[in-house]
Amino acid sequence: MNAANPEYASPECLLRPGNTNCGGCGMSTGLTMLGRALANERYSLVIPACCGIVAAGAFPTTSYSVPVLASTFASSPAFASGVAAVNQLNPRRDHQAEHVICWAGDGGTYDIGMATLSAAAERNEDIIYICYDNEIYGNTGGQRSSATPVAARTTTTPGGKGETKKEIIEILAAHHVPYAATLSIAHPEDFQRKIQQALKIRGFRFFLIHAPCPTGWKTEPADSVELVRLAVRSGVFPLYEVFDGVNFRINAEPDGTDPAAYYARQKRFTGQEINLERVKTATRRKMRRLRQLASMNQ
Ligand SMILES: Cc1ncc(C[n+]2csc(CCOP(=O)(O)OP(=O)(O)O)c2C)c(N)n1
Ligand code: SF4
Ligand SMILES: [Mg+2]
Repeated sequence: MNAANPEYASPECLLRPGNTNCGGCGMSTGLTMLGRALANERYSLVIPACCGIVAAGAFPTTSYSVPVLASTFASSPAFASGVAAVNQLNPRRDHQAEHVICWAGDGGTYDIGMATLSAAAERNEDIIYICYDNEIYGNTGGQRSSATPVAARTTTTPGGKGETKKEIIEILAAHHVPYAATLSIAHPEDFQRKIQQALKIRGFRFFLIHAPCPTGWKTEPADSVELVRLAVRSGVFPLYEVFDGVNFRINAEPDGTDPAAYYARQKRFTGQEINLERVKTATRRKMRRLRQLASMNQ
């Protein structure tokens, strides 16, 4: 890291070069895009145990250009609630908003942090929660999480996972949070627009980023953006947003791309008996449900 380099010292450079993340890490690209979207904002990050906190590095060095609080695995929403409360008690002299952003993995969100996540969402805490979803416990060697898709091989599901992925956005929508949305690193304009949208809203805002992990997914680092693009085009990872838990809006309709193209490029699915017809049916069903929800907007 060289903070003296004007490029790295620019306000939009949230994750500096020389960090510990693997090449092609979707989480790194997500952080880069987040930094660009927040270039004119004041904010701090709260990060639980995950690859994202390893990237912070050992004190007193850091790869992040904003203040970072490291929380225990299960409690980043509670930490962030406290930081937001302290900020409220100590407003900035220039009256600029000081945003608090949780940056957490799927393990810390779908599984071990679910209780504090639910509690902070129910209290409508004034925080932005971003889950970068690499669909495994990446930092500890790639164990399954409840975000791991069916049939994916992980170190704890060597024969392929039997269960389907949790619907985290719908879980958050059921808390009636003001805003929840999916993000893709293959759709930078949509990414920017939604972060700007969230900045206009107070209360609990939730994002889910599809974040390829070449190490755990057994994919080529150079394929990461193309993979998530295929996931949006085929409907495997739809782009949508939900206002107040009830008003759904689909941001990109699938274009008929066969999900097989997404699965074929990932070795975590090879050697598996993937029932592609079942995958396609589930994908179509999910999109049908999203369209129904979007048609019922109030
Ligand atoms: C209570 C507790 N259990 C287990 C761990 C070990 N641990 C650290 S990071 C991690 C995996 C985190 O997975 P995820 O949240 O998906 O983030 P990723 O590593 O994929 O970036 C685990 C199991 C821990 N730090 N604390
Ligand atoms: S293990 Fe995966 S999520 Fe973690 S830094 Fe490497 S590519 Fe990124
Ligand atoms: Mg993970």
